[in-house]
Amino acid sequence: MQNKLKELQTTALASISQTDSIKSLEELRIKYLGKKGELTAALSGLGNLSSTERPLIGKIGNEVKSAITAALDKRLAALENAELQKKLSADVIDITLPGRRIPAGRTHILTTVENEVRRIFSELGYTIAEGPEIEDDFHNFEALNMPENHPARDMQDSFYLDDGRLLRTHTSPVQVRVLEKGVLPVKVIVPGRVYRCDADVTHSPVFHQVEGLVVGEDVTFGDLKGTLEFFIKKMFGAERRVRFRNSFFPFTEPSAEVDVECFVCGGEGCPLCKSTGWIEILGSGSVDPAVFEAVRIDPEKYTGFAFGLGIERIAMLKYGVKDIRLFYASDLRFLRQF
Ligand code: 2U9
Repeated sequence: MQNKLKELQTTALASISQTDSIKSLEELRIKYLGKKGELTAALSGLGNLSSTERPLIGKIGNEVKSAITAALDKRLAALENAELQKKLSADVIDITLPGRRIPAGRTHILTTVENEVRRIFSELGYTIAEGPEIEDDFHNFEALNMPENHPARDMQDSFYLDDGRLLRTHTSPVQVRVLEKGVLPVKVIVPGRVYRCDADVTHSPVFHQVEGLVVGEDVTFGDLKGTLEFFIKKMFGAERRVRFRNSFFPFTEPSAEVDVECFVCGGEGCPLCKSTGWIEILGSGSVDPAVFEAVRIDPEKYTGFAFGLGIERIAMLKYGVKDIRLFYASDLRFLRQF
């Protein structure tokens, strides 16, 4: 029996060392150490042995079991390691290869121009106000001294929703909402998208405005002139002359359009300024008393001024862009120039 056990050990160890798959190794474990395996079979006659022989053979049986178990474990570890190495060398990463380029985006030119306008007014202590893009008739027209039958209310000029509301045609309704809160004085700029039913090379159905509003107890037309002259010189150069021209808006009285000396020809006359030497930059005026009344502010106590400009117009003039649609076409050849 002793020889049989030793023989079993020798053949088991030999076949374990020759096995080269984890699956067949598992089969060997069952073959030799399983409940119905060869070791169990070899020890089946243990009960018939004498009491002196039995512990001796039992001990040898345990030694054979330990030897086979150790050989199985060692071989399993070796096979698992070989499999891992094979996987690692197949998935090898060449860290010397150049990385994939992630194209970097950049700030859109309209955002750059808007940010510049925001920066200049923040230097003067203005805060930013924002409001909804879908507006009601009162905030977009009525409160701004544009009563029923005003031509700007025409269905052809504005985008109306079925419920009578509309896409705001200017950012002015935001200032109406600021005034409605009744917290004075006010000194805000309002940047935002606005919508008008108009499309050609200089008009887009959606465009960007920045409007401003200052209201207080002693705000004058002189403050308006000083503020807008400061803004235009910061935006277009300290050496540029600025002029105020009489104009009309329903929400301001008196009103003025503000021009800058042509920055292409310096006032000599060229195609950009249409030989006038001047370029119109913004519209402005003293807040009409009718607007104050609509928001229940006493026009005897408070005065104010307002102004508005189109971001696209400024960007087109500053960078010589001839077609407004280029700003929205997402053509990188155009956008990368700025
Ligand atoms: C309130 C009171 C007054 C806003 C103003 C303008 C003059 C103006 C145009 C510039 C070019 C619009 O984008 S554009 O076509 N805007 O000329 N806007 S004064 O006046 C207000 C607004 C709100 C409560």
